[in-house]
Amino acid sequence: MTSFQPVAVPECSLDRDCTTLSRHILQQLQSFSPEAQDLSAIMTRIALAGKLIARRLSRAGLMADVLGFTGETNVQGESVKKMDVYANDVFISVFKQSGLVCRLASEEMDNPYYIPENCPIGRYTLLYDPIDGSSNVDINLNVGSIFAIRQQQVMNEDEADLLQDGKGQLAAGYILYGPSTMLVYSIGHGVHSFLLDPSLGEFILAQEDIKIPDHGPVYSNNEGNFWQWDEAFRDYTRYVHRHEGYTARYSGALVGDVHRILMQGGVFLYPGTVKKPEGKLRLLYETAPLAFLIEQAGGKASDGTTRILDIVPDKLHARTPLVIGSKDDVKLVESFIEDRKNREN
Ligand code: AHM
Ligand code: MG
Repeated sequence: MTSFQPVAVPECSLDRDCTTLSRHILQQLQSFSPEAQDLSAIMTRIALAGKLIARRLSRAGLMADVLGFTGETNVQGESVKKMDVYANDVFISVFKQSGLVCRLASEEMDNPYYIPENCPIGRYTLLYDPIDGSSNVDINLNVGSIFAIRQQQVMNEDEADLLQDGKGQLAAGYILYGPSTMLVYSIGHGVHSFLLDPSLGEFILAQEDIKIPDHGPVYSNNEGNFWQWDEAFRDYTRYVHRHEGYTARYSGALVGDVHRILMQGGVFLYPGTVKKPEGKLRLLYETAPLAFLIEQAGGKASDGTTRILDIVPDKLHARTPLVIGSKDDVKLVESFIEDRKNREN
């Protein structure tokens, strides 16, 4: 008779499988205080939105009415995709029952969305870009969602308290819908990544306390705009063309490009252009959340001269140029801008 031999499961693998996002946040804050529980609950809701969006994306080409444009234009003057609308609504739905978030502000909505039933007690605002890189959706390439959580200072329908710099963000991160779905977040205690295990339906800790290299080989920009940029950005681009050790990577989706740089080092640039001197990317929903995250990983983010987290938007949908990534690479780009300024004065 053969006796049953239990398979030895290494302890570390069990630990890894058991570190879910909500448990991780409470561990990070080392507390079960009401604030820690709030943040953990909000992050769990964001993760649920990520799972719903990932599920729809994974079957998008198989279902009717998921891909393509709606025919509408958003407040940014950009054509809206059906997935933009779906993902925007998913975040609203998952926060409706949360009791925590009174207001959501998104790239896709002209004005913030208030959840009246949450507002008497909901002390937080969620800012988000529901589908970042939506030009990739219809061709089955990676896209993302970007989010930030801010303390809400007023309970009436007034958006003035959102026009503040990004240093007050309590948490920020992104969900990357790639070959796997990955959630990367920071609550001001380092940067941590989680992979969605579809069989469990849970985000499981993948890497803790991620540090971006001080320098990396990647430069990531849309060189199609070369002649639209300020001379300083052209100087930098010529520099990388003429020096060994650089490689270009640009996917058209900020989340994917920034994720690569977070892991491998380098710099992502979206400068202003002649047509759009303030660039394309939005401060509250894209650049400030990513700047918070990259700084937490030991990197740097600026508009070329000013730290992104110091910029105060003059309106909800304000845009800003972006230079983000490894400390030394961002400094190098800034030095070209400084040089040009000195030469022009
Ligand atoms: P979106 O949020 O409307 O998709 O716009 C933001 C995207 C970024 O993900 C990406 O880096 C950039 O726009 C690409 O713009 P371009 O096509 O001008 O290079
Ligand atoms: Mg975007």
